[in-house]
Amino acid sequence: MSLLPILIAPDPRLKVQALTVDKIDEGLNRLIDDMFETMYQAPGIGLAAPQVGVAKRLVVIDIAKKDEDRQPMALLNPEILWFSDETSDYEEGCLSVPEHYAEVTRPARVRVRYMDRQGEIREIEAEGLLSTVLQHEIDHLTGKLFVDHLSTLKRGMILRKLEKAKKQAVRM
Ligand code: GNR
Ligand code: NI
Repeated sequence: MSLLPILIAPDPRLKVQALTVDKIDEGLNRLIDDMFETMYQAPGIGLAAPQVGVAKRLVVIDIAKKDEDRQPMALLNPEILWFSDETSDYEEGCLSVPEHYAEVTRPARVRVRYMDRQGEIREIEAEGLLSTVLQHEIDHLTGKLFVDHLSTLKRGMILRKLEKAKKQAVRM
C-alpha cells in the first residue's frame, strides 16, 4: 500500500467532473486501499478520488472515533436519491483546504445509493456527521468544495490565503 499526495486548493484537478466507475479490477482495489491508508494517515474522516488526482466517482469514509473500531466504507458511483427539507449546520474542514474551517448549511438527512467494493448496490439513509460527510464527499465528485457553499467574500479570503501559501512553499 502507499500514501497518495492530497491536492490542495486552488487546483484545477479539484474542479473536474469525475467519471462513473465501470469495473472493479485490481487497479481499482489498490486505489481504494491506498485512499484508506491516505485518509487514516492524514487523519481525515473521508476522502474523494479527485483529491488524489483521480477523476473517478469513488469515495472512502470512516467516521469512527479514535477509541472505536474502524468502520471503513468505500462508495462507488454514490448518488443522492433524496434529501430532507430540514437543514443542519456543521463546522466543516477539508484535507484539500488545510487549516480552514467554516459552518456549512446542508440538508440534515440524505438517502444515498452506491456500489460497494464487492459490486453490490446498496442504499443508506444518514443523519448527523455521516450525512454531512456523505454530502461533502459527493460534492468533490462534481468539483465542489465546502468553500463553494460559503459567501463569495469568505470563499475568496480562504482561497487567496491558500494560493499565497502555495507560492511561499515553492520559494522555500
Ligand atoms: O476529515 C474531514 N473532516 C470533515 C469534517 C467536517 C465535515 C467534513 C469533513 S470531510 C474531511 C476530509 C475531506 O476533506 N474529505 O473530502
Ligand atoms: Ni474534502
